Amino acid sequence: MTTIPKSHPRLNSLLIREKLVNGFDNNLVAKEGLLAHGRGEAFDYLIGEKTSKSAKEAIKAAAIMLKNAENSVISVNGNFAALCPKEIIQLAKNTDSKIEVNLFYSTEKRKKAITEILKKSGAKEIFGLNKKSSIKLSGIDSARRIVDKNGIFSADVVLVPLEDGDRTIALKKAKKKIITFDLNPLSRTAQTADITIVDNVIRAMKLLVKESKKSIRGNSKYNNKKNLQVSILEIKKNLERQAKNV
Ligand code: PTJ
Repeated sequence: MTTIPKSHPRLNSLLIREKLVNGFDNNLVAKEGLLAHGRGEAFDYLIGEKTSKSAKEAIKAAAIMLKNAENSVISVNGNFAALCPKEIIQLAKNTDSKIEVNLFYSTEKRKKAITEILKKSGAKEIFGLNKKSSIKLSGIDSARRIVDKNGIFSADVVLVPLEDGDRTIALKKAKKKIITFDLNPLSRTAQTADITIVDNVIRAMKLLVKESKKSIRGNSKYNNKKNLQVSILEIKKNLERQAKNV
């Protein structure tokens, strides 16, 4: 492990990167997960490495959607498990959601490591591990098509962080409501989901856990298309501010 000087101007970002690298060394994160994180870092830089107003709006709407769901599921991949295992369990408790491990680059070794860290963080029941209850979602080629009959397959709301576009589209076709975290507001997932939280999952999950502790009922007037437009304008403003300081 490298020592990061505490005075480094981008300390938080380097600490997050270190979590990912540790996750890779401990078999949680796929090689491709490191690349995905690199892309995320670039977008995080553009949004100013802090939670924007539009992301806060999306977080509030996500808490309402999860609290009002009949059968919500939190889908866990390698990056998500490496970055916020404790928050996954807290959010599941606060919103009465199930937890399902569902991987794009699926291997038994990674599934086992992810299951272990979730259990160590307090998970009691984890879906997506029992082959007998697995079923295929149509419209996806990757391993992500294999889902749990009692988990994602029968869910009305699915939280899919750092997701690939194909599965988001397939889940939408299967009439699920989708919440995602994606630092890239232009990705297919960001554009297809019902609620897109354009923020680093490590910051946004903490806020979503806090928000989900409140007792929230009813519909929110949230509009994802409008909120995505705001998040793109926030990036533009941030860049203009930075350009003035060059
Ligand atoms: O663990 P697996 O096998 O299921 O694989 C997971 C990855 C992430 C490798 C897989 O889902 C993948 O390839 O995803 P993509 O298509 O690269 O999409 C990931 C998206 O998440 C990109 O738009 C990134 O900008 C974004 N992203 C990366 N890191 C973060 C992030 N968004 C929020 N918080 C982050 N920390």
